[in-house]
Amino acid sequence: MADDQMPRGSQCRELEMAIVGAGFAGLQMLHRALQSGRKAVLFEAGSGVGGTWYWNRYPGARVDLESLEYSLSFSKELEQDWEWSERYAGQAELERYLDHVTDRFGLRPHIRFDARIVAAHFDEQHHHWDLRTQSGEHIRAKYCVMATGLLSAPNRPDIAGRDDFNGVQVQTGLWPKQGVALEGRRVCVIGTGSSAVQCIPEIAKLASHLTVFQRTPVFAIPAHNRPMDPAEQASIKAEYARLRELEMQSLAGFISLKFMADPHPKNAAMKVSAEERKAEYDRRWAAGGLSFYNAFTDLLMSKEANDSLADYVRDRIRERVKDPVIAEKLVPKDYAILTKRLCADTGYYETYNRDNVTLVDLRETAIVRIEADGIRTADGRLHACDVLVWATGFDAMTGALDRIDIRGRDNRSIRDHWAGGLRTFAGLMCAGFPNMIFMNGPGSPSAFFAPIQLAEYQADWIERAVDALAARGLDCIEPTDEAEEEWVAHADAVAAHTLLPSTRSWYMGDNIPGKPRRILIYLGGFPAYRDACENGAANGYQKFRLGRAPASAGA
Ligand code: NA7
Repeated sequence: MADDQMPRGSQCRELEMAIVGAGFAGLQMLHRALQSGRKAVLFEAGSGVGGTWYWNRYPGARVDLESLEYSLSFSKELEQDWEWSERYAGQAELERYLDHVTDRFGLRPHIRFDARIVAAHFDEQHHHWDLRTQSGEHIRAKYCVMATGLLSAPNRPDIAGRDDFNGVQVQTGLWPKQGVALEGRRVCVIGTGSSAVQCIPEIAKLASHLTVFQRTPVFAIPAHNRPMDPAEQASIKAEYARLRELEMQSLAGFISLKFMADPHPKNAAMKVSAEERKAEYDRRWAAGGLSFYNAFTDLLMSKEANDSLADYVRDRIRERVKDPVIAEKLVPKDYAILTKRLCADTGYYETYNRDNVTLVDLRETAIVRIEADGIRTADGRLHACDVLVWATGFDAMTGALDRIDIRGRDNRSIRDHWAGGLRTFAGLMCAGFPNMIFMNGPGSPSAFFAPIQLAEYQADWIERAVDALAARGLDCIEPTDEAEEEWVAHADAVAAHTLLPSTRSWYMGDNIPGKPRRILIYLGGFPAYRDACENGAANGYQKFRLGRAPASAGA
């Protein structure tokens, strides 16, 4: 048994660092902490590593960024050794990859599986966190790193009658490991976000009938997934350092491999001719995937520029759907493209050309209730089904944190701290919650950047902070109220320059009833984000209050 492995049972174990969540971020943090010789243990609710890629096992689940980009960069040997089998890895391959990483770097003995953290309370006397798992285990840790995921708290809409349903109900983000029998069954899918766009084509191939309930249509771009070309993989690996550098300089954290020669947008869409604009959109459409984020400099800022891209994609959608009435229902018309996450699809729109697929537009006829045999809509119809798939998304960014009973100074809960709207310093920490640090947290670029690369930077920032405190004989760090206010005002101001606040989306907290509306991601790009984090740490952590536990001070 490794020295730092947690004992089971009710005994309390003292740690320097508790890490919560065994996804890309938590595993990187654990690796860094162990390398520094810290007494660190990672707690994971699931029975295996993977985070997003452990829980999202629905048919068609796959990453929407190219795998050569969506991968760990802290180990050059790992970068070279791992051979991706597809342009966009599927869930199983990503899970295998993270299993490999876990064993390759000797992390497994330091992970406690099936250990969901349900409470974390700060002890002001001793400056540590008291954590409790669902099974009642007690852990005491000086630092608590929350790598709980940005899209990991499933959203279960409160639709009347859902407990009356006699068939099988399943949520995309909690898809059972043993799978769900879909062959020859009548399936209903509620939701048409990224997860639905991926699973709908796969379910349609198996189900006797598939009914899709759409509230808001999405913009989806063909992913053009394919087996990885070994020559392409080798040529990218030869230039990995440059690729990683380009990613970190980009707005969205990825550049798309086809565009390595000219990775960053140079022109504003409205500064070039209509022909040039169309040529650029054609080029990116042919490449496949999400590179449209990088097409022009002003797509997120100018409504006119945004409309030019939205109109282009609308026309492409119409070309893919045979029935013009269904096509119009699938074409988004009332929000700016890119202000809800763009989807990468494989045959999504063509699925609606199949005889066994029905689209129900909830704007025409809303769901009234779930009944024993299916879903009743306002037009009186019962959409019979055997399997009901909830593809209804997540309580994004904050949900994985504020569903835990986190209490900082004065027993104040994180839920209370955010009751008037999200408040953090750089998505890293909150005033009044010392020594608790978030990775890919709300208020950081996270979902609008490359979460893996962001986590790598944050793990480094955390390591430096903990070392800096130790070097000064201190054991407590938290941002000042002013630093938090300043960050929130800055993040709000940056967002106000974009079109994102004009759309109802999970980026703004709109998908969860009662959630205060505020931008949940930082849109200023990684270089500006890194500058803010470094500036916060400059001059002896000028944006933070540092301290020493009263108990040890008196000793
Ligand atoms: P998303 O993108 O949040 O999609 C959720 C979908 O579920 C979306 O179409 C919602 O419609 C729909 N929804 C949510 N609640 C309801 C109710 N009550 N009734 C009908 N429809 C509803 O989640 P995903 O899991 O697809 O993707 C999450 C992220 O993972 C994605 O952005 C990528 O970054 C990867 P709405 O648009 O709110 O009208």
